[in-house]
Amino acid sequence: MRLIRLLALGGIGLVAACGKENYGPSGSCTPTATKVCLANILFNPSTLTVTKGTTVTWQNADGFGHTTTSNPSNPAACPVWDNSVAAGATAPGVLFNPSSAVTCQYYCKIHATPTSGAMRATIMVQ
Ligand SMILES: [Cu+2]
Repeated sequence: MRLIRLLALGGIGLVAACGKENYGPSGSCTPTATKVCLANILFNPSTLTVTKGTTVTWQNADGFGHTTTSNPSNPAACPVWDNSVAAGATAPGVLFNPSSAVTCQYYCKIHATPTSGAMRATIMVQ
């Protein structure tokens, strides 16, 4: 009975994956305290709060590329980064180690700009 249910769920997943070829298996990424998921052309979570000294990574669950790029208007205490994230890949980690609490914004250069578009997000460093 349990095996049949598993097979049925697997079949549904397969059909969904094939029917959304532009999106890929976006359900396959689960955010953590230090990892942001890129799925359905959004960052999830859109605001991640971390403690000073944390390295944040980004995992792309979409079937196409994104970038994770620091906003050029960020306070000087924010790191500066610009990383491409291929479909299914994980971007290099970015260390957030400011001398005091700071809020750093970032975006995807392909699907947004620093000031507009849905694919923008925030790292709050406490
Ligand atoms: Cu993007």
